[in-house]
Order: sequence, then C-alpha cells, then structure tokens
Amino acid sequence: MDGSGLPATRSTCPYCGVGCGVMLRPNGQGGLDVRGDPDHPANFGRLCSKGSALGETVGLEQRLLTPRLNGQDSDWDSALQLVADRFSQAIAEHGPDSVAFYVSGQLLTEDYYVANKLMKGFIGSANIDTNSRLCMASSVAGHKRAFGTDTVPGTYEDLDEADLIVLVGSNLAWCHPVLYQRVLAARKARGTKIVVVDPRRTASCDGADMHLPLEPGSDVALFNRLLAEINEQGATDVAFQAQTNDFDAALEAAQSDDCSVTGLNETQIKTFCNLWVRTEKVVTIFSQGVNQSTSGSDKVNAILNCHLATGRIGKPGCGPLSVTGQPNAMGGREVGGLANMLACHLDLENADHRAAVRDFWQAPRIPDAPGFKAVDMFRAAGDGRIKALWIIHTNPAVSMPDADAVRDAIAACDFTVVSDITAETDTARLADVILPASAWAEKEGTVTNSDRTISLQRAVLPAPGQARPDWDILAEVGRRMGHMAAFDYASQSEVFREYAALSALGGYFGRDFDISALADLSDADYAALPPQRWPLTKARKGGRFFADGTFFHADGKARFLPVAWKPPAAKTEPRFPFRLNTGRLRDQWHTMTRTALSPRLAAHLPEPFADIHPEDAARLSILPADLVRLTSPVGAAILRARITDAVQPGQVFASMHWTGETAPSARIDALVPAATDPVSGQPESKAGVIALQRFEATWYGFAVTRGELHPDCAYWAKARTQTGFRVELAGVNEISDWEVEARRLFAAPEALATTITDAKRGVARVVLHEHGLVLAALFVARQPVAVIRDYLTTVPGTAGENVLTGAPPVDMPDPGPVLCSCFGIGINTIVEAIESGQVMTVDAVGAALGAGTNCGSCRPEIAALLDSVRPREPADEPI
Ligand SMILES: Nc1nc2c(c(=O)[nH]1)N[C@H]1C(S)=C(S)[C@@H](COP(=O)(O)OP(=O)(O)OC[C@H]3O[C@@H](n4cnc5c(=O)[nH]c(N)nc54)[C@H](O)[C@@H]3O)O[C@H]1N2
Ligand SMILES: Nc1nc2c(c(=O)[nH]1)N[C@H]1C(S)=C(S)[C@@H](COP(=O)(O)OP(=O)(O)OC[C@H]3O[C@@H](n4cnc5c(=O)[nH]c(N)nc54)[C@H](O)[C@@H]3O)O[C@H]1N2
Ligand code: SF4
Ligand SMILES: [Mo]
Repeated sequence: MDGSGLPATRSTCPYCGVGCGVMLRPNGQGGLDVRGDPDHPANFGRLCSKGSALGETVGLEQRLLTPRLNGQDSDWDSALQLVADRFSQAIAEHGPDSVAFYVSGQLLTEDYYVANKLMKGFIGSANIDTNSRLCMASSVAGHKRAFGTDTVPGTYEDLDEADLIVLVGSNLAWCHPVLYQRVLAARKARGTKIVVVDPRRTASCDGADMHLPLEPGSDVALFNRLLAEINEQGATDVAFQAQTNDFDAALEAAQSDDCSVTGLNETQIKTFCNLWVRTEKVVTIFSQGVNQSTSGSDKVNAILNCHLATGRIGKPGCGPLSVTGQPNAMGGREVGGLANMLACHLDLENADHRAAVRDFWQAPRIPDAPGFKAVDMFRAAGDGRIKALWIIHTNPAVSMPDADAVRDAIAACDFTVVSDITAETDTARLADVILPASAWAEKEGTVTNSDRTISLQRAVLPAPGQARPDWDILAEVGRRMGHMAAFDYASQSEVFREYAALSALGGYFGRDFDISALADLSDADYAALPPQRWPLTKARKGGRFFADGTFFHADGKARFLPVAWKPPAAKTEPRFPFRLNTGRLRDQWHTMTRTALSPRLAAHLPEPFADIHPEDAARLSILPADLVRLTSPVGAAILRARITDAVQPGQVFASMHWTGETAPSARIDALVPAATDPVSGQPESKAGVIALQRFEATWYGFAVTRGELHPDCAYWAKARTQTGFRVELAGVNEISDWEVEARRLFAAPEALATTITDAKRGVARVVLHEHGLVLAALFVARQPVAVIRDYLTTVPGTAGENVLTGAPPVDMPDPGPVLCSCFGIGINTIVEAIESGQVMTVDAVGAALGAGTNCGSCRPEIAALLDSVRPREPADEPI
C-alpha cells in the first residue's frame, strides 16, 4: 500500500544495473504511478530521473503490436513458423554455425536462459552473443583471469563503509545516480573521499575531492604505478598474497611501465597513490571508461592487481566494484549469454562442464568452441557466413561500432528477425520479420544487479495487441524447430526453477554461481520472490567473496596479471587529429526508444552535441551553437557544438543516444571504429579518431509542433515536449518559399499561416494555426536561430499571440533549459535564486524551489551552478 490507499506492486526498474526497487500502480489511463521501494536494498526508496519518469514511457503510441513479415502485419502462427523454418533450413544446408542470436543485457534471466539453451544446447552452435560484449566483456575477462570466475566480490554496503571511493571511467552521477547518491551520503556521514579518473570533467567530478584527467586509454599505466607504490610503501598484504600467484611478475611489469603517458603531473599521481595506499577502506568502481577499450581487460586486471596486493577485497568497505550497465547485464553473465560461456559460470571449453550441462538439458550436442563475438557476428552476417540472424531487445544498427557497416550487414543478411517493443527502430526497419515483445511492466521475470542481487520485475499492465514475453517467443520457436520437450514451458517460473536447478552444477564443479536453493520455488514463492543476493544454496546466502583468500582457479589461488600500457588502436594523425570519446547523458537511455517518450526527460539535453575545448573551437573558428561536422575513417556526423573546458584540448565528447529516428546525422557509432580488445572482444567505443570542422549550413531552423513532423534536410534533431515536438533544423539547400516548406514539414497543407520573411537577411518566421490555436511554428535564420526555445515549446495548442517574436511576453520570465526534470525547473530560475542571494547551498535551492529534492540526479549540476554563479552585489538590486 502507499499513500493513496491503493495497493502498489513491487517491481524492479528496467534501466541501469543499480537495480532499484520500484512500487507501481496503474493510473487507469494506461500510465503508471512509480515510486521508489523503501525496502529494496539497492535503493531504499530512492529513484533517479529516469526511474521517476517511467510512468511516462509505458504508452502505446510507438509500440509494435503485431508480428510483421516484410513490413506487412501478420500473425504469430505465420511469423513463428517462418522463423523456425528459415533457421532449420539454414542449419540443414549450412550447419549450425550458419545461424546466430544477438541478444541483450536487458533481457530477463528467463529469456536469456531459453535463448542460450536453444542455441548452445539444441541448435548446437555457440553463436549467441549479446550487447554485453559492448559493455561488460572486459570486466568478465578480467575477473576470470584474476579470480578463476566472473565474480563481483563486494556489495553496495561497501560504499557506505568506504573511506575512499575511486571512480575509474565511470560517470556514476549520471549513469548510476542512485549509487552516486549513496556515495555522497557516505561522504556526508563519514567524510569519504571521492576521486574521479576520467579524461573528461563530468557531473561526477562536482562532488569529488580530486579529478585525474588522464590521457584516454592510459589507465593501465596509472594503476601499474599504484601497484609499484603499494609495494614501495610496504602496503602489500603478505599473508593474503600467499593465496595468490604471479605477484612478482605483475610487480615487475608495473615497475617498468611509464606513468608519464597518463599526461598527469607527478604531484597528481603521487597524491592519488598516497591517498589510495594509505586508506585501508577503498572501493574502486569502474565502468565503460575501463571496459570499452582495446586494453579493457588489462585495465581491469591492473585495478584488481592493486586490490589483491593489499588484500583489500571482499571485506567491508573495500574491493573492486565493476558496476554493470544494463538491468540484467549480471544475469546474462550468469546464464551464459556470451558466446564464450556455457551457463552458470561453467566453461564451454571444459569437457566435463559440457557433458554435465548436456545431460541436464538432454541436449543432442554442445559446441566445444566459442561462437562469434558481436563485432565478428555482424561481419559474418554481412559477408554471408551467417544466413539467419535473430536480434532480440537491442538496437545494433545504432549501438554497434562502425554502425553504418553493421546496418548494411543486417540488411545484407539472408534472413533477419528482430524482437522489439518499438515499431520503428533503425534495426527493426531492416528486418524480414519483426516480433512484438511484451514490455517492462507487462511481464514477469528476474534480473541481477551490480552487487549480485536478484530481483523480480512484475507485471502490472496487460500486454497490448499480440505482444508476448521474449522467453515465450523463443520457446515456441524451439518447439517449432522440433525440440518439443526441451522447450515445453508453461510459465516463466518453470524456466526459473530449471535454471536454479542447473546452477547446482555450478556448485558441484566448485564455481561461485549457485542459486540451487531456489530450485523448488512454488509459483507463489516465485511471484513473491524478495530481492536477494547470490550465492543462494542450502549452506550459504549472499555475502562477499574472497576475504578468506579462496579463489576459483584450480589451485584455489588468485592470479596477478602482468600488464603493460598500450595506446588505443586508432592513432591521431594530421587527417584525424582529434580523439572521439563517447558516452551517456543523464536523462536518456541508449537509443532512446523509451526515454525519448518522456517530455520531462527530453527537456534536459534535447539535442545531440559535441563537446569541444575552447582552444580547439577558436582555432577552427567554431562558435557556440554552430553545427560541426565530424569525420572518422569509417563515417561522418553532424552535431551541435558545445564549447567547454570539461574536455581537454584535442578531445571531443559526444553522446551515443541519437538515432535515425531522432537525429539521423548524429548516430555517433557511425564514426566509431570496430577495434576490439584481443582478450575480451569488447569494442573501443571511447577512443576513435576524427577530423572536426564547422558545418557550413546555408540556413538554420527551430520549430515546435503539436502534430506530425517530416524533416528533410542535412541536419535535424527532434525531441518530445509537453505540447508535441521541438526540432532543430539546418540545411545546405535553398528554400524559396518558407511557408510552403512549413506546410510540408508539418504536413498541414490547409492550416492558416502567418508569415514574416526577409529574404535579404535570410530570416523567415511561419506560424500555422488550426481552429484558432497554434499548430506549429518555424523560425529560420542564416545563423543558429536565437529564440527562446523553452517558451516556444509551450506555445502549440494555445492561442499564441506574440509567437512570431520568438520570445515570451515581457511580463513572463523565461525559466531556461530544464535542469531538474522531476519538477521541470529551468536553469534561469535557479540562477536567479542564486544571484538574488536567496540560496547558497544545494539544499537551500531544494527548499526554495524544490529542484533536486526528488530523485537528486540534478544535484551535481546545481552544485556546479552554485560554484559558478555569484550573488549580485547589493548595489545591483533595484531600489
Ligand atoms: N543515464 C543513463 N544511465 C545509464 C545508461 C544510459 O544509457 N543512460 N546506460 C547504462 C549502461 S548499459 C552502462 S554500460 C552504464 C555506463 O556507465 P558509465 O561507464 O559511467 O558511462 P559512460 O558515459 O559510457 O562512460 C563513462 C566515462 O568514461 C570516460 N572515459 C573515456 N575514456 C576513458 C579512459 O580511457 N579512461 C577512463 N578512466 N575514463 C574514460 C568518459 O569520459 C565517461 O565519462 O550506464 C548505465 N546507465
Ligand atoms: N559509441 C558508443 N556506443 C555504445 C556505447 C558507448 O558508450 N559508446 N555503449 C555500449 C553499451 S555499454 C551498451 S549496453 C549498448 C546499448 O545499446 P542497445 O542495446 O542497442 O540500446 P537500447 O536502446 O537499450 O536497445 C534496446 C532495444 O530493445 C527494445 N526493447 C525494450 N524493451 C524490450 C523488451 O521487453 N523486449 C524486447 N524484445 N525488446 C525491447 C527497445 O525498443 C530497443 O530497440 O550500446 C553500446 N554502444
Ligand atoms: S539508478 Fe535510476 S535508472 Fe538505475 S535502476 Fe535506479 S531508478 Fe533505475
Ligand atoms: Mo552497457
């Protein structure tokens, strides 16, 4: 029950790997009331901006509701029979390795289990890989090399007890906001120090004690130096080291590495090393700045080496913590979703493991070699080695490196199936068959978060149209391919019980992952499953690993890995002098198919941009709000320039979110090369090379509309607003009549138009009215358009006098771009409060305006404003 008196259903947030518990209550109009679950151990009631806005993203407007064959609506029987037939045919003609599944760390464990069982057990190929290859593969490889299994030793509670938290290649404030709030709470309670290791100054630096802006890709050198310092300062834990191998080799490699490649000065390095060495309770959190690198696995081991050397692992308040990206990135690793893993942390290459799993599944054969990893899988789809490809719950035409080539490969593949919830995605558009999946809040199943806590997502909304859960679709294809008994599941709980029973083999073979205590859950127990951390056996529930010095290599010991710095694969050169770093924004999730449905979330950063250092901008004559063209050896993009010293000279940062649907010229992965880590196969998504120049548009536009939009120009980017859409536009073509163009753009041939044009100055303003209300408005200029955007987004659907001026009436304050998504509070409102001297702390801003008091995701940005904006001198105040 919650405050309203109506029962709320406990579930789990479908976005990031923090794995927050939510309380859901349908609002009766298709939407949901979403609150944080105060009892969930991941968040204790907190939610970030994305979690808080979940209720706005469950509408059916963009949903795929029926199976589609070659673009035509179809039915399940035809669609599933075609999928089963085409896969069976390819296998019969070309062998099992001619088919592949590309799946996702957002699948539920039950979905993942069925997909993996079908491919590895019954099709008999290991060609199942997942977008976790782009995300967690280097951490998996690093853990296995050091520990013998892919084990995350610690827990979230360690963050509450740590005295030093180091964020390496992690923008925790934006990407795991609820954990970041937990880190800040520890800082408040016990003075925990925070260090950020990131080439870029991020929102996570706002609350940090130290920021080390190292050269991209140089983390191994930094942590090698730390290992050398640990040794030199006598901080090694000698007793613990008896439980490890190869320390001397790792130390020698560390001592011979050269830390100057980090670009950090000796004082910065020394201060960091001293702080780390002299603080017993240290947690090193790492994420994509570490993993997404051609030396990603080595970066992971360089970090693990330091924790092993000091014995700071698996003890309260200390340890390495690889934070997972997707809600079930961890579950996918457990279940064997990667092409080089079996199931339950068992190894594909181990004959005993294979035989045991084969017997358990009563499977005809299990492959003994890894299948295609993601990058190779799409190459094989493009050159005809893969004849049938099934893509589930991921959008690789946008998110894979060398995305144009991936798009071409999907289009070229003989037979492609896509399971999605969204009707129009860049990937679905290319498929022969599109299958409608049930979405979050319509289905039930488990996910595992970053600290090994398994939680249930529960259904509170009916599945719309013909949508079905992913596991159910997969199981029926398995049955139609002739494996009746193996895929005869009546429910997700039946799948889960089988999986939990299989995990006993993990225990039997001495692996870490074993949840066999859950193998006998009744359906009712499953439906009531509380969040709990694995391992879950008769003998053991949850807890930390490794403090006792027992590891999972054959000799029970951990391994140090000698590692040496290697530069990123792509080298800057005169033609491509800039390094391209890519990553995430606070309020968008990946390819935006869900978060872009929320006007509140879209308001934070509604346009794709490239962060460019002021010196570089000056040299290239790039002004604020100009458009820039980025060119790499594999592709090109056009983005808005944002000039900021948050990036270093010579580096450009852009976000990964925009797609063919939202801003076709801004698909950043079109520029990212497909270079991979030789150990993990994970792509280097953060260190491509590019050329940068001003994009010379002949006209720029800004438009708002409550209706349709059909942009057709060199650059456009659209975002949802409370009243419809806003869109930025720019072109290189001559438009002779802007009124005609506006009618085309907004598909409104009949609307009444009010137009001002000044052809000589290249200015045009067109407002279209329907039934006396503003339908749409378009503003055009030869330079980036200067109008008050946040005001204009409120205009569609109103009588809208004054719209042609592009500014609010004089008596209406302009709140500026939204900073606090929860309460829609703009930057100008907060700046005004600071300038007026009313507020001097983040809490005071909250008390005065509400900003930052719900999810807290914007608190780092409010803190940054407080640092940069000064209260007005009293003399400035009107008398
Ligand atoms: N808002 C939001 N949150 C998300 C997601 C989302 O889409 N949106 N996605 C989720 C997923 S799947 C993931 S994987 C996580 C990712 O979470 P993070 O890894 O925290 O996010 P990123 O922005 O990809 O990258 C983190 C940082 O790595 C830095 N970096 C780049 N190169 C280097 C380097 O060589 N060394 C170091 N030390 N740092 C470097 C970048 O500047 C960037 O700030 O976020 C999850 N949470
Ligand atoms: N340049 C660059 N590229 C990157 C990264 C980066 O940092 N930089 N990060 C990489 C990382 S870490 C990740 S995790 C990937 C993420 O990249 P993707 O996985 O490609 O991105 P999503 O937008 O999460 O795609 C999920 C898809 O599943 C659909 N969907 C939603 N719910 C369901 C459901 O219940 N069932 C089914 N079947 N479909 C559903 C959505 O509509 C969407 O199309 O991107 C990677 N790409
Ligand atoms: S931190 Fe935000 S996105 Fe991540 S699980 Fe929690 S509410 Fe969801
Ligand atoms: Mo990820």
